[in-house]
Amino acid sequence: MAKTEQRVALVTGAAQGIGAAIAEELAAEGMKVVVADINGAGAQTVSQRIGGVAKTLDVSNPEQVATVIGEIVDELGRIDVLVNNAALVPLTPWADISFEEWRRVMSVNLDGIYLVTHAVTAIMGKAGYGRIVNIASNTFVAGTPDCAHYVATKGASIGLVRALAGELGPLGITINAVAPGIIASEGVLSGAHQNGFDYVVPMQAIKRRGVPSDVAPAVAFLVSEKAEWITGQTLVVDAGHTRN
Ligand code: NAD
Ligand code: 4PL
Repeated sequence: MAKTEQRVALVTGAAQGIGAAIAEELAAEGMKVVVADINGAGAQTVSQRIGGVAKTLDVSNPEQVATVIGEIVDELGRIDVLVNNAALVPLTPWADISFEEWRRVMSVNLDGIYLVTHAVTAIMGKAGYGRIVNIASNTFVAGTPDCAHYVATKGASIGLVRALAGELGPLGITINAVAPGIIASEGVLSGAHQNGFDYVVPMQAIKRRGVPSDVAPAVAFLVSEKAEWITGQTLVVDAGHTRN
């Protein structure tokens, strides 16, 4: 990578919550950040605040992914960093998970990673450089109940990191996962997930509610030049709730 040029980062699901905090952190480090979200108006608001570029993108839609990645390359010429953050964060007991809901969670949380990563690694591979982070979850460590489909996709995203590290390393690309614990994002605060704080905060080593800006610095490190020797790994960022 030519170090004089501005690095370009694509963050999916960046209209709010953890994705927005990551977008803001990477912009503060001098990157041009593409704020991509199915909520195009929300993406616009965040991108205006951080001097980025907004894209309306449903990561589970193959045509949209192809179009938007093509636009980014046309407009910005490169993609150095990809953060796979977009996900549905459901709270549904196993008995109530319909096959339709199961498929939708697989489609956004897992197919979405395939579609965006497959398109972006083709570009990074030609450039001989790339940094990818999947936002997983410590639910894969804790086995958190009432979101089995979600936990399964987060485990899959960690499996993908382990498998792809070996294939992408020779192309100059690192890929890692960041696994947050419960975080007070707009999504979590808008539903029954918020009740989880009462149970989880006492188990944390640091006893306060996590916020999106608690997660962003770990992502910024893993996509930095300094993390060249780290790939295929999962970094748990959960105030010590789980320890592995
Ligand atoms: P959130 O619900 O607040 O925000 C998610 C964003 O993703 C929204 O802006 C939404 O519009 C977008 N999105 C949803 N479907 C999309 C699609 N098909 N295409 C593109 N964008 C889409 O969520 P959050 O809590 O900030 O979570 C962000 C990431 O962090 C997710 O991967 C989640 O699994 C992970 N995570 C969250 C927590 C937590 O407690 N909040 C904990 C661990 C991991
Ligand atoms: C511990 O990833 O890791 C609730 C909601 N509680 O999405 C998560 C914990 C949630 C989590 C998560």
